[in-house]
Amino acid sequence: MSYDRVRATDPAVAEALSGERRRQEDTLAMIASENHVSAAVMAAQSSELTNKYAEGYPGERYYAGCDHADAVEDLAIERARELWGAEHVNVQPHSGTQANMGVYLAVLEPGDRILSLDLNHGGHLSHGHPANFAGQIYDVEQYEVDADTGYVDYEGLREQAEAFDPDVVVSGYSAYPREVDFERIQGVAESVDAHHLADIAHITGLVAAGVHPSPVGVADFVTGSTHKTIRAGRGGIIMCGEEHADDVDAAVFPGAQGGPLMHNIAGKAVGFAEALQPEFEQYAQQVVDNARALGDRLREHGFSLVSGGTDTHLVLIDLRPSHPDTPGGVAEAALEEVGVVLNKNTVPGETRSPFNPSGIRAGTPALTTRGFDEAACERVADVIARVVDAPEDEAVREEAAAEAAALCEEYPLYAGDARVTDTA
Ligand code: DSN
Repeated sequence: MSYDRVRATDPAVAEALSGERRRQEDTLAMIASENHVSAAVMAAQSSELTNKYAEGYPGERYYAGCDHADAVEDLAIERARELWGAEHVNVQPHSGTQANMGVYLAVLEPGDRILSLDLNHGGHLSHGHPANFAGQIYDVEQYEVDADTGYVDYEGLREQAEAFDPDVVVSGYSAYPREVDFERIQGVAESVDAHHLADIAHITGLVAAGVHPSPVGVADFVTGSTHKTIRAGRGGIIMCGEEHADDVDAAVFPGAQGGPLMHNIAGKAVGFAEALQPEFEQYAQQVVDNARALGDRLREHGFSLVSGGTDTHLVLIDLRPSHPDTPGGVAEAALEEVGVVLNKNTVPGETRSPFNPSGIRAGTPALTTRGFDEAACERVADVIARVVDAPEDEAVREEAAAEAAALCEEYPLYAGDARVTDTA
């Protein structure tokens, strides 16, 4: 996309936008929640629909002039239903957190109980962290992963649910590398008469492509974000059975939000159509194959992976056994210097703090969009190992930066894509 029109009136912002585009082209995006959407998704998101207010739902808006907004939202809903096999879909949540808020508002009263995975063990702020609205409005208890295996402690969860008697059990995680047994968690929720909310924000694309088991039709509610592995317009989504449709829709609007971000919903519609193409299944499988290759190679280099490996799009590295004096933040900063952008992350049994955690999390969705295969991901693992082994070593950094740059050149972002027209 050219930023010439921005540059003409606002050179400072244009410079930042061009800079960000170059940053994405010239570095390896390994933050597990990030991806690179297509030019078509990007164009839809920057369409005139950004100007339109459309409170309500298709066919039942509060304002006039909503024909095209209705068309776009209907398409997004139809495509999402086809992708995930959901009975009812709400595509209006502005984000994954807003989607979770929509479900909570639909079924909980203030003070009701949520049982969810601890943030340090891979959960998410919106699952009830004390700093988040969910932790402030609801009574939250948290379950953990098994300290030895790194897998969700399903039996511990069952016992905790029996003791706590939650109204909602949350599954689905942000830093969990293993397949989630949604059926088993549904069994736990049913046994204590609780609703089950499966938050598949990270794995929406893997579930849509069938490379991770689906909670749709299993859990009462499925939420997600739409810009991670599914690679559509930015925002959130809620899926549920018809029996919860009215409550969810009312909770999203007018309960939690005002006017929907119609331009983002257009981006969702376009990205969902792309994900319905057969190539998307290959993409999603490659994301998982790449994460496995990355993890295997890191283990060969002596790194310790939480749970010993991955079934998904990410690996979570506990640096304590291999690099006890290198906190995640130091590794993150050294890697950013050489063009590998990932994030520091807490690990199960964290002995430092959320602001100075002991791990790093690395994902393959964005690299796979650039065309990376297993061999390329092994080269990335070699770069990570070299830098984390010697984060202060200038010669190592130079060599690693050269290899990261070579990978960026070999796997150009948006190769041949009409979006890259601005060379400034
Ligand atoms: N910030 C996202 C992540 O990185 O997991 C979740 O909201």
